[in-house]
Formats: sequence, structure tokens, C-alpha cells
Amino acid sequence: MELEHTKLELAKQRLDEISKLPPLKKGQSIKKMLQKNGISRRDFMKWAGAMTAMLSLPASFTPLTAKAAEVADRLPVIWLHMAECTGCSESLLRSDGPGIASLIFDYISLEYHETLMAASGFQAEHNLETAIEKYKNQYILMVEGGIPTGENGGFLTIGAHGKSGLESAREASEYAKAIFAIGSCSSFGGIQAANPNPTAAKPLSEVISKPVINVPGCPPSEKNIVGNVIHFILFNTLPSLDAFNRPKWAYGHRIHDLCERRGHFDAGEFVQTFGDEGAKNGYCLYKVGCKGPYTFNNCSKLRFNSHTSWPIQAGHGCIGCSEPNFWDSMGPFEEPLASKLYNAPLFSGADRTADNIGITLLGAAAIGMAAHALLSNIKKEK
Ligand code: FSX
Ligand code: SF4
Ligand code: F3S
Repeated sequence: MELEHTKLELAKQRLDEISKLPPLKKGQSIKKMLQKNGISRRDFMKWAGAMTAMLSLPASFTPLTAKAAEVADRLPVIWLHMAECTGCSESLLRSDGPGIASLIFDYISLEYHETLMAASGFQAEHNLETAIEKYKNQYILMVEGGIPTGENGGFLTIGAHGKSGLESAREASEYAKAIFAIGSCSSFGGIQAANPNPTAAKPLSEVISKPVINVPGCPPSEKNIVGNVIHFILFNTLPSLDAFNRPKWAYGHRIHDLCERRGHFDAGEFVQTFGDEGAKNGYCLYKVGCKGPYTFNNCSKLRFNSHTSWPIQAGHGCIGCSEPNFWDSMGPFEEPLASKLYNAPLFSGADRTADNIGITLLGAAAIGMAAHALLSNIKKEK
């Protein structure tokens, strides 16, 4: 209780300090932004309550979460694109009916974002250099995409001077106050780092020497991206992280733990092939490849697109998109992982717990899953 009180007081002081800074964009306020988008103060406070709970903070922090969103326009953000599909930015910026998280991202002072800004060529490069110089040691750096390191970064060149992504990421990280790797590509290498990784793509954390908070998912949800910004504004410290530097408040539970089809898993009711009766009845997708038992993320609780849906609700198993090397280790996507483990006992994939209890144990868990699937089927067929 005392610890909670101290944390609350520290967050209050920090917010007071940030509120004294001038807003970086002129003429905007949270109030205006909410009004313009037809969102009531009540809905905003509901959002703040949900965000507080998502960050695993007590309800007493709700007014502070709301305030953190209000002062978010005081902190400059630089967002760099490396090798990727831009799905992470898309996740935030859906134009039809953006949720409050997306709006807050719009409200944040994005000093540089290649796919959003109007500038191009020499002007764009100049803007990035100016932002780094002007906001030295103050800006939040968000990097989306894996970083090709082969040919000294030459597989990815950006801008009028043909600077490599590797060089830009290193330069921008030098004076950043906090660094987030947005998406599985930036966190773990992603698709371009999948075997045979022709460009020698690496995660951000392996090419710079400062601490990186990983926000994986291909793409991550807008809530996880904005939640990290809010956490940083409130506390100015690293959140509690798991073995893969993922914030535990977002990646502390397995998809399987909170899945809406879990009852069917426990009852041994499985989809055998896509489109069968089981699929129509919303049965468990384990046998058609769901990797929810080995994947740490909060999609089963928070869903995507303003809580509309998520992969498993849409009828496909989780492909493990927030785990390291999932392209190589979680495939084939429509087959159970356990069948692969039977054939490859030395398999060393992303099959770990948030605190990395190790492959052996989870290898056993995967086989246990398969045994459950098999046995419950026999039981049902009796
Ligand atoms: Fe794409 Fe982002 Fe996947 Fe990667 O997302 S959704 S390939 S995580 O870097 O743009
Ligand atoms: Fe849900 Fe997949 Fe677990 Fe089945 S195996 S309960 S679909 S997470
Ligand atoms: Fe990715 Fe699985 Fe969630 S595929 S989006 S972690 S359900």
C-alpha cells in the first residue's frame, strides 16, 4: 500500500513537471481532439480506466493515466522505418473509426514518421537531423522493422543521401531518452530475418548498445504501443520486462490462458479441418495449428480494431506472431507444433515462458498438449 502511494506521488510529480513544458504542436488540446472526434469526456475516462487496468496499475491511477494522455503532446517522438511491411503503423492509424489509442497517437508530437509526414527527399532527411538536434536526450525513439546488417547495412538505404537504415537507427538511438522496438521485426528480426535471412537482418537491440523495450506482434495492437508511451510518461523508467524484454503488463500471459475457445480445448472439442462442424461451433483450433499455448500476448483479452476481433475469433489459430523467430519456429502455421516436436526433438524455437523456463519443459508441454488433444478425442469418440 505504501509502495503504491509512493509510486502515485512520484507519477504526480512527474506529470506536474511535464505539464510545465510547452505543447509541441500549437493550438491543440485533448479536449478539442475528443470533441472533434465525437468522444465524450466520460468515454475518455472509461478509456483511461481500461488503460490503467491494462498497465496492471491500481484504479487510483486512472486520473493520472488521463493526465498522461493529456500531456503526451509535450514529448517528441521520432519513428523510423526499417525493413518491414508498415503494418505496425497501420495498426495504429486505421482511418475508419480510430479508437482513443489511435487518436492519442495522432495527438502525440510525431516529429518524424516517414509514412505520415508530408516532407520527402532532402527535406525529410533535414527534418530528422533537426529533430534529433533540437530534442537531444528528450525524444522517444520508436523503430519499426528489422535492420539489415549485411553489406554494412547496404540492403536498406533511405533518403536522398542513401543512408543505411543501420546508420540511421544508430544515430537516432544515441540521443533518445527511451527506445521502443515496435513490432516483431524490430524486436526480433521478423520476416526478413527468417531463414535464410539474405540481408542479415537483426533486431534493433542487437545493433545498438542502449536498452530497448520490445513491443512485438506482427503487428502489435495499438493498445500495446500507446500503453508503452503512457507508462513512460507516468514513470520515466523501464516497465517490468520478461526474458525477451517485453513489458510484462502486455506479454505476461499466454494467449491460451484467456482464450474464448479454451473451454472447448479443455472439453476436447477440436476443429479437425477448416470449415467442418467444429469450426462452425467455435471449437478449439489447436489441431489446425493454433500456437496460442506457446505465445505471450494480450490479444485474447484486448483484441484488435477497437476491441472488434482478433485472429482466433476470426477462425484461424494464433501463429505466434509475438514470439522470437516465429516465422521459422512456429511453422507450419496450420499444423500443431507438437507434431513437429515429435520429429525434431532438438527443436529450439520460441517455445518458452515469459521468464524463459526453457525448451525442455515446454517441449514436454507441447507433447502434453498433443496427448490431451489425442486422448480427449478418443474419449469423445467412445
Ligand atoms: Fe509488418 Fe511492422 Fe509485421 Fe514487421 O509490423 S506487421 S512485418 S512486425 O515491422 O510492419
Ligand atoms: Fe484458444 Fe488456441 Fe488454446 Fe485452442 S489452442 S484454446 S484456440 S489458444
Ligand atoms: Fe499474433 Fe497470436 Fe495475437 S498471431 S496477433 S499473438 S493471437
